[in-house]
Amino acid sequence: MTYLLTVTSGLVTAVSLAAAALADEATAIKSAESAAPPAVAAGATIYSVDAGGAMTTLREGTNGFWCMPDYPGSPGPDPMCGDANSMEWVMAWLGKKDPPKGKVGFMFMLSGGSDSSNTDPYAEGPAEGNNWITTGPHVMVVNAMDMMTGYPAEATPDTTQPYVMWADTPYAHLMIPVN
Ligand SMILES: [Cu+2]
Repeated sequence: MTYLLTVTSGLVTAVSLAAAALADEATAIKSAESAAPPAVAAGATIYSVDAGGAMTTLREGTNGFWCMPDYPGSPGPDPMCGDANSMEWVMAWLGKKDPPKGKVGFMFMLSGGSDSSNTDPYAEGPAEGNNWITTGPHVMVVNAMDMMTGYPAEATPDTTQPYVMWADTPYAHLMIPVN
């Protein structure tokens, strides 16, 4: 009887753990999808990234776009979606490599963005001379260096107007508010 009880409660634990994982997954997918227009998000591949940077596919897509949920380590929401070229750009940034030549990418961040720095692609938080930067709903053009000329690029730009993030690095990109 004790044995059966143990098995049963073990099973209940396993089932509730699985349910919790499914709920987490549903929350992550919903967060990821909130970054793009619904018609784009519905067909996108959904990835989640753990604290160590490892990527898991939560759902295979059909339209060539991808989305990732909010990163909980930053103070504000920052889920994102993008096209295939922008994924190559993201992988180059994470791997500290040069983005592939000629592959201009497009991204959506329609739930807004929360970045640890406008000048340092690898800042982990605010520091002396460096601030968090919060942007409302926006889209981004990445890996298009020739396009950046003439846009503001300082550490504290007006984020209600187009500006350059991470200027003078291989990861400079145009941030374009849409609200
Ligand atoms: Cu952004």
